[in-house]
Amino acid sequence: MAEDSSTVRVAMIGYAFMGAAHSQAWRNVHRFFDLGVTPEMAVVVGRDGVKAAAAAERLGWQSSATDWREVIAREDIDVVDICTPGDTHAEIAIAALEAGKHVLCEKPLANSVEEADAMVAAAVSARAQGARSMVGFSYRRVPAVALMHRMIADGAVGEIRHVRGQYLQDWITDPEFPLVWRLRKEVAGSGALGDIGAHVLDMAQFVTGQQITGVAAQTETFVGRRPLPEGDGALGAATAGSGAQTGEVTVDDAAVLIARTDGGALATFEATRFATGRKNHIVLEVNGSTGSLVFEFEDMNGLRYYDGSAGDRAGFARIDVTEPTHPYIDGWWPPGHGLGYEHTFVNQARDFLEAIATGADPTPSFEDGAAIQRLLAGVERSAAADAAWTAI
Ligand code: SOE
Repeated sequence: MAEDSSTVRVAMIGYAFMGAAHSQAWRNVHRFFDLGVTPEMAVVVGRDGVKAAAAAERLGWQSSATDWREVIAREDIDVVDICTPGDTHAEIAIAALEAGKHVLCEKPLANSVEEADAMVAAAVSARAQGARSMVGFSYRRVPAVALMHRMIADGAVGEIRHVRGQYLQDWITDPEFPLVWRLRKEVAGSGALGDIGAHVLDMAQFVTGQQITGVAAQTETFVGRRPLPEGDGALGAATAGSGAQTGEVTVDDAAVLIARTDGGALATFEATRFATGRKNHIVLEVNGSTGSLVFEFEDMNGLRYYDGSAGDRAGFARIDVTEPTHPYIDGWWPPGHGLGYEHTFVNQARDFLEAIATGADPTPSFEDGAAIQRLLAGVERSAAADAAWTAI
């Protein structure tokens, strides 16, 4: 533990897109929220020493390292923040938890149900020693999504009948886009399904408080082979190799599914990287017996609400989710100014640090992450059986 217990020293493993998003959260969280603890950005870890040192400089870390095992063993490290591809989550998280560190792990939790279960076991043991663990489903920290959760819990839409979720991107519609790590099963675990489908499935279960109990699904890989990348293959920064060499895409490009929940609702979801023109298009709609709520990420500071009790004045009204009484807003700007994608990571860091300071267990827990892993595996089982109905 750091000398001063009100300081938590953080080690972040990985420094690409999520590493950059998490770094700006660690830089800012205590400057906007009154927390019992202050994060210190002690060390960023990456396999390439030169690139890790450059990342430390650019992202604001005190130092850099190349051996995560050595960093996790350090007495002066309190938090391990895992921002690496899914194939390393289990090994790093289990080692960190066994070393008594608090662990924040990017989504999806793991690349398999078996790995997720092992991570849950380590989290349960570590919890008994006071170590906190959380998985980074960051969209739960969009104020409008947190408000949707609160309104549904308060009965604002009545009994839930339908849930409809979309997460649409288009960054690999060009067949010449290279074979980056997100397109290789041995590294990413799955494709659009686990990368963005996991988000919208978690959002749906979070806002409704219901669990998906069965699915029927189809997946598709539209482009089966791609040029091998030059460079580190980071999302968006990848360039196709100069040679004509190609490699097999071993993950889904898209997944579509229908589902039932334990609350008796019917649901439909799609996650794709081939929705040409859709850059990061997330829509979550819940229809209930007395009303509906719709969240759209492209209007992330708004939430549309149809209040069926309004009689002939009923209509979809847009709630401006920027009031201090709305989730997270009390730490930010006056009404009407709004937040961006990056603020969801600050809100996430705030909840994680608050849990550490108060000794509470943050959500989503590793158990919540493992539940999503089971759901992803069920979708893949159904798709492999030509959309056979599959219990989760
Ligand atoms: C790529 O699809 C990605 O970066 C996801 O990995 C993130 O979780 C999502 O927030 C944005 O898109």
